[in-house]
Amino acid sequence: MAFLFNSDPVRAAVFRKVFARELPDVELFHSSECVDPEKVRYLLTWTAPDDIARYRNLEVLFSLGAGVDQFKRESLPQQVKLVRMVEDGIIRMMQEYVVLGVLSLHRDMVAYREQQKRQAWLGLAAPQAAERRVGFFGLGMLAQAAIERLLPFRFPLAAWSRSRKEIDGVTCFYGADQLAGFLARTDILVCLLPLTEETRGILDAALFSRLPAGARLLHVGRGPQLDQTALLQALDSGHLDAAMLDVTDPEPLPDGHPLWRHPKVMITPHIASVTQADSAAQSVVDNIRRHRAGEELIGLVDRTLGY
Ligand code: NDP
Ligand code: OXD
Repeated sequence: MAFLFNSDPVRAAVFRKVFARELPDVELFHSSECVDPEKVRYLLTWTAPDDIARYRNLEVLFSLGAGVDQFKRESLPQQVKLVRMVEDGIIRMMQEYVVLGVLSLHRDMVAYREQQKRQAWLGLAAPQAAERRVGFFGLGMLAQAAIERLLPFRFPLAAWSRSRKEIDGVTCFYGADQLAGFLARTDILVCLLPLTEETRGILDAALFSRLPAGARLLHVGRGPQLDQTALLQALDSGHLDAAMLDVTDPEPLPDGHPLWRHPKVMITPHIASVTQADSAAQSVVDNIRRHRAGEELIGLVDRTLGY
């Protein structure tokens, strides 16, 4: 029985060590050329290889990342379970990044960075956290983990998801009917939605116009969810105050793209959260054990919903 690890050699070495210790009966291969395709039951990869059909006994396809939009779901063999990455390292890094982003937007760091360039020493009036309403677009694993860390700051917190949820300390909205109400009470919008056909382009001009004047955007989902032209217009018109983008479309943005130098925009190169080899290896091992015991897999993707 084989596990094919289709990613970088450094992480492969970590996985090899953890597998040797925890699942000695599963052989780990780092190269598809060295493995008998019939033996491959598990495959971990960022995108599916074109020749995935040759792994006729493949049972579980593990995504190297938390997102799975990079897989063409319709071309994956039907019997294969697709599993997104759920591991402590990704969660911790996202908690750090979202707290950093929300506090930066709350405390006007984008504006202060611009002032520094002009050698301007000018304090801006800042509302208290209790007066700055933060809203999460998506209330899944990562949003819930980030919310846990934000709670002590006392921002009024809300979230919008597809299905109904109840979370202590969070006003929960769901579905298309409740979207307008959610947006109307959101001063800092944190996008942590997965990219699906429903969420592609969701951050558009109409949506921005429903946010209160002076709202701010923290985008950590996926680039194609954002209409970048609409964002530029909303920033230039003064309706939106600032945006912090960890994801763009394309990545990176082309040289000279207006977002690169926009005074109200801060960009990071898709580093909010990165899969950590040690904790990821342990979580994959645990999931393989679950799979063998006939239990439900953590992070199993609903192929119809796309996340
Ligand atoms: P989850 O699958 O745990 O949660 C997704 C959430 O989005 C759920 O609350 C879901 O609603 C909601 N949702 C999905 N579709 C819709 C819709 N059409 N309308 C309303 N709500 C919707 O995802 P994670 O929290 O693990 O990850 C979220 C995304 O973060 C990833 O898909 C990835 O794109 C991005 N990411 C970015 C990283 C970065 O470094 N920038 C790193 C890791 C992930 P419901 O609960 O009702 O199902
Ligand atoms: C992920 C990412 O999906 O890094 O894990 O974006």
